[in-house]
Amino acid sequence: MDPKDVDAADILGSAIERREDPALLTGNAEYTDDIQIDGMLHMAVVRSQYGHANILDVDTSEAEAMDGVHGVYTYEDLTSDETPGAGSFALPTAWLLDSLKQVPHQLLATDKVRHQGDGIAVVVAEDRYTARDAAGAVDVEYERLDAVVHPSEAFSDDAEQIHDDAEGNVAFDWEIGDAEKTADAFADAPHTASIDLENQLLIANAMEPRAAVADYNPGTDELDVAMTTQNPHVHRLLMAGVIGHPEHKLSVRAPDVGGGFGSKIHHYADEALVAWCSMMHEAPVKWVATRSETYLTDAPGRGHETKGEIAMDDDGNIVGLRVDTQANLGAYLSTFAPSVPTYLYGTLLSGQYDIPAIYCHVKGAFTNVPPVDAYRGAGRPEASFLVERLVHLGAKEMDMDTVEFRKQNFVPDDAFPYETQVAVVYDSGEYNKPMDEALEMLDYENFRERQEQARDEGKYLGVGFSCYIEACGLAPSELAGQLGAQAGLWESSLVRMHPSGTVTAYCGTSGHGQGHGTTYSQIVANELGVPYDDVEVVEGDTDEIPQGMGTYGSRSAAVGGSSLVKSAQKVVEKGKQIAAHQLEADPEDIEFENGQYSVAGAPDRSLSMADVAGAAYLAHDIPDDMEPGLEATSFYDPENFVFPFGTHAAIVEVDPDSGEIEIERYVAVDDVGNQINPKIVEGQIHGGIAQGVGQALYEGAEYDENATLLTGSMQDYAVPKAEHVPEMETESTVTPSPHNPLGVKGVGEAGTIAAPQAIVNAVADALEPFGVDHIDMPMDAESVWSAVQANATADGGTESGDGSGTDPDTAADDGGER
Ligand code: MCN
Repeated sequence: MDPKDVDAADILGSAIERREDPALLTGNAEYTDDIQIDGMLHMAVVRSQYGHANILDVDTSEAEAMDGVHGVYTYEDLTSDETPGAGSFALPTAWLLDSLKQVPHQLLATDKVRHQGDGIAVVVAEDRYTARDAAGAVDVEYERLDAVVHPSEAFSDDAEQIHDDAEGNVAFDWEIGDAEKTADAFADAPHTASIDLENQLLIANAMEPRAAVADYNPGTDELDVAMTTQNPHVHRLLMAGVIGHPEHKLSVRAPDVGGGFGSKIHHYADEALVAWCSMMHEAPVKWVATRSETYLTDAPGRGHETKGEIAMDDDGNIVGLRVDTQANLGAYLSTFAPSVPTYLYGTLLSGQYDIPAIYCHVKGAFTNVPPVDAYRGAGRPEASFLVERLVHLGAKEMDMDTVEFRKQNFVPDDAFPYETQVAVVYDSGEYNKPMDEALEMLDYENFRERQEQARDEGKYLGVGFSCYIEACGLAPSELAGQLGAQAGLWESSLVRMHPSGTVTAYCGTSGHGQGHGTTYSQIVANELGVPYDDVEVVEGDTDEIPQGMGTYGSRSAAVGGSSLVKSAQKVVEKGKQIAAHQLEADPEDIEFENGQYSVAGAPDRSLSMADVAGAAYLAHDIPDDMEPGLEATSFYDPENFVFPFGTHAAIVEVDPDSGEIEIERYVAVDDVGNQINPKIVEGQIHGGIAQGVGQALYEGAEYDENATLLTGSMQDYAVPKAEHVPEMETESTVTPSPHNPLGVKGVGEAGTIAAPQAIVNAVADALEPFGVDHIDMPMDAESVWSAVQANATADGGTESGDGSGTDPDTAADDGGER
């Protein structure tokens, strides 16, 4: 929809097209690698070939002697008194836990490398090709050590110690919920079901690799860094400490960023090294990760090994849920890593259900994969996956229809705000609504019949449900602080009216594909009653925006958007004083609607927002004690998280002979509260589902026993292509959040959180005749086929062998021979 076709009063909530797309689609966007500065040098990083090794020697002489090379640096050079900066030259962890072992994470490794791709040295050269060639010429002598990839290996008695300070490779030991109460619930429960699962490591695969251009001005001591970041202010603060440059003389800017999905939140070594090299050479320096470096060094996400159990009474009520997880933290602690498998995971284990006893224990492991951190959903997909798999199995154990079991255990509508057993209070919810809508869309009533008929014909259909909940709009700050965050999670904004009546809105979030320019303009236009096209949005630049916390955790609408509302309301309020003064009325008698100030009862005595803005800057006739100008800044700190929810459901057909899975239908009904822009909401859901389908069926970071990445390219790491993504049928329900002025909940991660278990549950449903309860993701053809065969063999049966394919009924009769 063209915004010009929308009445000003309806702009909030309209499905207008994204204003950022023309530039992005016509090549007029500016990405970090597009930046060209005269005299710019290029950096390349010498990276460890091995997953775990002692460094015996680093010989940089050949690289240094190459034409076009300006310098080769190791950690010793960074920390030398002769070179610039007096920082920590180590990466900080911004989320702490009581039991956390904080291990050093130097910008460049000295005596030991702990993952493949660990940086050892940097080269600065005239062009990027010379820089990379020279990096290849740095000779590193290694002594290889045994490596560990999975947490369970890391915790085994004979595992190689990765950090001296972290005994047994334990990064932390954490729990939430009531262990005793939950144990009692299980002891008394007549029915239980359990699952052992792995939630695989995923690599974000943003279209634009990480990149940075740093430009140091020795005259002013100012250092400008343009980089692929989701949170420039946070990066500025952290980088100031890392390289030892004052925060006020460091600016961080996010040009257009080609996706992040969490991977560009964290502070990596590379960006700090670019900044340091620019100071060292007093010249602009650029670094752009190759796609291979992206695979080797972008923080992967997930990486859980979990045992989960669910307990029911005789009536099918869930009475307990118990979880034991070993979480992969990788080689070092990434910026927000400790929060992901703990507070973003354990606190979501009640799902949409009223569960009276929950206990969750998580042990974090150092391993030899790259540092693990947030990837779209971060902790919440792992929780939702587990809960929804257990609920599927719980229903089966009770011999109940999975929908009936879910509905019976949903938190009832009148229980909100609902306090779970895992320390969070859900803001609002009506969980039956999306479920009912999904059932109707699926024609669920008739599906079971169709499934039966299909089975008779040797076709295996299954339906899977995912009734997900997530927490987003991460804040409030005080609570986040109590949980270990080393930063506030408020958001700030500035709304500035210009004298002509147009508006610039600055926000401390930093969109990188979410369409903030569009939705924030809708919010501000609505509050100020000015035309949508008269609002410009500025994000992602520490020089322009007062302060900010950035974009992650689907927080921008709920927290950034609310901050804009607050700033705009302050502007309206000041405008009211000016209007009252000029209209010679009491401010109490001034009404504001659709951008017009008018005197109550005398609508012809009115001034537009533009008139008032002009008057504010002309300042010839404003109240005596008032400063000229019309702008306002706010710091908004919400009172609670927001909790979006919904039901996703998939119908699949599984071929037990080939292991192929075909998604026949994918239905998504999401409730993200009020929607600022339904078109953008739908786009976010679509993108999220694509990534969730990727996790369910295709993606996974695989390492060999030496922690060497086996899936280090687009050829090997199976990001779904368009043909792999099912057609999505989307609907929504609207349950506003009472916790912010817009009534919004987040949407940026919903699809990714919801999708995997919808598909895995559907496959398990399809393969129920074969006794297959669970297949770990990604469910490729081989793993599906193997699961069918393993069960057939375990039951004493297997393929019929007559070319008619695998048959669950005859499987038991043919002696199990293959
Ligand atoms: N919105 C809305 N109505 C709502 C909620 C949101 O219209 N009720 C709009 C917002 O105004 C915003 C968009 O939807 O334009 C997403 O808002 P929100 O849910 O607040 O999420 P954020 O903007 O904070 O984005 C972060 C989120 C996360 S955590 C990941 S990961 C992710 C995602 O967004 N990464 C993305 N979506 C992505 N989309 C793209 N294209 N690229 C990424 O890297």
